[in-house]
Amino acid sequence: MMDNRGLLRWCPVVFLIFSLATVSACVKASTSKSPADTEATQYQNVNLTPILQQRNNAIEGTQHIDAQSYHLVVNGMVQNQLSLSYSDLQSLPQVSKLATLNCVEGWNFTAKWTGPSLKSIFDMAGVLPGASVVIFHTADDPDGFTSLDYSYIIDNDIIIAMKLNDVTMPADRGFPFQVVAEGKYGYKWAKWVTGIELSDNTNFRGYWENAGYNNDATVGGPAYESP
Ligand SMILES: Nc1nc2c(c(=O)[nH]1)N[C@H]1C(S)=C(S)[C@@H](COP(=O)(O)O)O[C@H]1N2
Ligand SMILES: [Mo]
Repeated sequence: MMDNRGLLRWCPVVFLIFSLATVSACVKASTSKSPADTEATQYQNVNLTPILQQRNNAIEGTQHIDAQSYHLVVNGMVQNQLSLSYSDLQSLPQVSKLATLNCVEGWNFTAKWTGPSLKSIFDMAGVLPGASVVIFHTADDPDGFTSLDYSYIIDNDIIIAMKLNDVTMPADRGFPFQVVAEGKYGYKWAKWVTGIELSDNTNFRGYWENAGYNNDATVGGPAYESP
């Protein structure tokens, strides 16, 4: 029979065995993950907001898009209509950017965004002269959730992010990608995009824009369209 003092003496040993078991379980779990799935915490010397602390906003909740059957249609004022698979998008040159998403409701977060530039897709499609507006059709708003000026996209080399902080874009955040509309309010950062339409319809208004939000959407500028 162990007295109380004997039990106390064994305590550290038992603790050590338990800790070692826990540590080895963790090491095993992390090595079985691919290194690409390790979330970045810093980029260009800036601390990134961890994905778990980033907010999220969606009119119809999370859209679940299947990578195998997914196709991005690029149409409208183009020479060649495109239908790009998820792996087609992955095989384009991937560009990384540090950018802050500012929701018009007042919250924001900073992340590392990685994916192909829209210009690389436009180059394949051959944009016809006169195309001035790019409309983003999404799984939750097939009529066009939002739009951006063609010149803004080209001048700022806007990318579509397939990775967020080096992690594959999560479903609730826009898988297969989110448009990184730097300098614009969050409602311009389309998620779950299924179609990109080149247009000359400068009167087009997306979901929030149609509800009165500013179509220009420059961060720091007015939230609502002036009457
Ligand atoms: N398809 C789609 N894209 C969307 C939305 C949406 O409801 N549907 N919400 C927008 C709004 S208002 C914001 S603030 C951002 C939020 O993006 P996040 O998930 O990266 O935080 O997504 C934007 N993109
Ligand atoms: Mo937003």
